[in-house]
Amino acid sequence: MNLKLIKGMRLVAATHNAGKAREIHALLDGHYEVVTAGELNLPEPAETETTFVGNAMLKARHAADRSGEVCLADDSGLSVAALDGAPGIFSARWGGPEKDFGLAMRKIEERLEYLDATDRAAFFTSALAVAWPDGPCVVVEGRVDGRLTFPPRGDRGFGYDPVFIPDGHDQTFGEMDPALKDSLSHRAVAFRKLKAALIDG
Ligand code: ITT
Repeated sequence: MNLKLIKGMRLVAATHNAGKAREIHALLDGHYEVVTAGELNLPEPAETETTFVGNAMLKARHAADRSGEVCLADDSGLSVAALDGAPGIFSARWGGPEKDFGLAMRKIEERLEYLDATDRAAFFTSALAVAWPDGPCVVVEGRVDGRLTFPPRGDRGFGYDPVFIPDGHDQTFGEMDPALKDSLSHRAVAFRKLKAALIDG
């Protein structure tokens, strides 16, 4: 079995999150024919694992078993130091059934205020898993450190981007040029590792 991602091949992005799918397209440099799990009408699995790596593998395996194609999944989230790492793997769930991240960002701000916490340190994590149908699964993880700012700033990006400023920058992920986010984000770090492992040249 060839465990390389050959340029030009079709790859299923096992995500139902449009913001993520956009970044996955960009980070694969247009070298693959990317279709999403949503476009293939694949069901969304319950994310029952307790780590980003575990949930990324679960999503990639779930999609590979059902599509019979090579699938790539991302499990990611924001961890806030003063909240003992919350929301972490529950980042999507903090948006509620409506996936309202304005609400989720307010929840973070309110909890920090309630705790009288002044520490604004936070980081994003992305675990990327590639699963082959009837084959193995390869997983890597990337992280970007930064700090939170309130109120939210910028309408580019998705999810918690408007409250997160990566170290060494003044703009939030929600304000900055998407190409700059894609050069330094948690997902970019994970993709660099994935490419080193699975892509020749
Ligand atoms: P899929 O499982 O279908 O991929 P999801 O949104 O449910 O979509 P996750 O379970 O991995 O994905 O949840 C990650 C959440 O963390 C996501 O909904 C965002 O709110 C947040 N998040 C992850 N990466 C982010 C980024 O680059 N910028 C802002 N928020 C991000």
